[in-house]
Amino acid sequence: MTKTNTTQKATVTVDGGYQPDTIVLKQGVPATLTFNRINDAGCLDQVQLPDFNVLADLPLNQPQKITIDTSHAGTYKFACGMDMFRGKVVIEP
Ligand SMILES: [Cu+2]
Repeated sequence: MTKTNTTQKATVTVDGGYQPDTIVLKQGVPATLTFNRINDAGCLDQVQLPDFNVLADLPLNQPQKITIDTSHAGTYKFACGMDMFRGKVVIEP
């Protein structure tokens, strides 16, 4: 990967919750989030980012990459499939 084509990357460990539960990104730079579920407890086998029309399965110990549009600054929720566990993506201008 070249420096002129940088992608922001962030990894969220899913282990009975989200670690970290806040991801800060820069507006306008393509972003790939990786959700890595390492614990079978709870109901975290799906993650949703409703503002980005994303609902993804999170198979245990199989990191899932999710690319999101960072063209609009703001704070966006992510949550488990049942909307119980929550985190947020902050896109800063
Ligand atoms: Cu849940």
